[in-house]
Amino acid sequence: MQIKTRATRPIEGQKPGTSGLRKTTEVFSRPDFLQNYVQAIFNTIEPAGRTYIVGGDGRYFNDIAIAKILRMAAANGVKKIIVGRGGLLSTPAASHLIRKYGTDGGFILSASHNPGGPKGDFGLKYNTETGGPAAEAITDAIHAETQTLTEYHIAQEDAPEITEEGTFTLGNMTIEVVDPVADYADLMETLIDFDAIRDLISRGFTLRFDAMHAVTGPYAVEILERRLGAKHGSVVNRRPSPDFGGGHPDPNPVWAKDLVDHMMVPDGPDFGAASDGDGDRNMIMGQGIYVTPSDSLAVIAANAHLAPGYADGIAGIARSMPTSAAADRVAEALGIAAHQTPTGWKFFGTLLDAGQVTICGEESAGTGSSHVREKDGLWAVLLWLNIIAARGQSVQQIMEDHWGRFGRTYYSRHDYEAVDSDIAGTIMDDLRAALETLPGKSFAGLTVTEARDFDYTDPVDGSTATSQGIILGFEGGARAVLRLSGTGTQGATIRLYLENHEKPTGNLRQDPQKALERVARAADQIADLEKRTGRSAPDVVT
Ligand code: VG1
Ligand code: CO
Repeated sequence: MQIKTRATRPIEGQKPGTSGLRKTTEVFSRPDFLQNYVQAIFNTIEPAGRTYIVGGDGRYFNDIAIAKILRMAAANGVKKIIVGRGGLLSTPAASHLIRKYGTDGGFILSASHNPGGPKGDFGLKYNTETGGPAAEAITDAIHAETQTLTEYHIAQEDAPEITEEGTFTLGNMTIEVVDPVADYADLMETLIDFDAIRDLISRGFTLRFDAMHAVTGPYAVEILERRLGAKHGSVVNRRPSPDFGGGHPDPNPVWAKDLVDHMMVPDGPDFGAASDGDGDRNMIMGQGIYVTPSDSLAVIAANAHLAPGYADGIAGIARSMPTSAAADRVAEALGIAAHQTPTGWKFFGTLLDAGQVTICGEESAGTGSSHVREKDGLWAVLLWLNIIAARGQSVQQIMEDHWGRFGRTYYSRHDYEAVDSDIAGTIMDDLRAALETLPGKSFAGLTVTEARDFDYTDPVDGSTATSQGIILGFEGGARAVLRLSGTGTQGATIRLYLENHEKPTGNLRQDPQKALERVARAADQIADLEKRTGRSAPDVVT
């Protein structure tokens, strides 16, 4: 094998703190951009003689990027790459393969819920041998490499076609092309009661799963239709397409409106769900009802024991700080620990590895468990189906029972997108500077009881993460959180997270935006969001 060594210049690396590189496709396709980032990873992880998993969500540039990664892996002395057929692997499936085959890590190609295509976004993330996103110490080292790198290595030869399963070679490196779905589907069968779900479906229970033209299509067809017997066509938008059919593969009521429209009619399916570009997020619906991700986490935690994989109970629950406290109330009732971590799945890794928690979740439609080290969209869907089958109740009844027992935590996220980065930075800086002056003051009729920045110390390895979001607590328990997104690629996105708890005896049937109106106004008055962003309303409300 001939190896080319190319001189190169440092690149603009990932935003500090994010677990990979996410940029526009245009930036990723610039000469040597991808190669430089891949070489920076290789320089950090010393890949010679090692084995890695490679796969992505099938978006535009997936195939080109994988061919380059294969050639660079061979040139950097990698022993073996296991890659999904056609270059496809959902993020949770990639995490599973890393763990199942005991590889040294993996490369996941995706910009997750961001749109794809030549005008969309692309991303690349390195996961370690645990199956989870690399911790900050590693991503920081990769970032430092991107700033000093002077050359990269790539095989002269073309990479083999990966459209068929089989074993191939590139120089001294072995490339094994595997079915992207089979191992993952088998794992699900060990955790979830497939017989109970099959029985439920055979008795006429109907479902609609919207794969949003993204990676979960083939997984959902195999699991929901072939293995569980859902009617052909229950999985819609099932073919992964390079630009996700021109859509935005983010499973929330705004971007998955088509699913909402199908579920909100009286004769709609009994159960509806959707997943994102790379298959790690989920949206759960029943006939006439949308379940917020924070509530879904709480219901999953309260009922996980109904599934075979969790029959012995769960060790603890972790949620990201902006996620609602609904899951904490379940943890309290179960007598287990409830952890709050910064936003991003990588913060759950140490707790999962240490066996301190079993179930984790984020308000951004991410739920998962100790079975892999990523959030897992289809897993959440299957666990919900398992719970429905075991309880013999509709989604609506399950939610009403849950709220009747724990109370209802009304929740919503308001996003101000593509805000000028300087303006967004100043809004946050000013707010931080004013934190001490806020307690005791009243806004929109609500008195501030707490105002602080969220700093985190990992209870397992002692690592720290500071300034992870501003928490504003109000009398009566309402809460607002403000933080800047780390995954957007245009300007800055300000996220305002709102919650308000209602006791089991309170009004459990309010419109969520109404129930949160006052806390939303209070937060806006404190941060002066609408005036300073020049928007009369948030761009996306979920
Ligand atoms: C968003 C979500 C966060 C999630 C992250 C990655 O981050 O808020 O909860 O972990 O996306 O999800 P941010 O920094 O934009 O708020 V995925 O499905 O894009 O891997
Ligand atoms: Co995702």
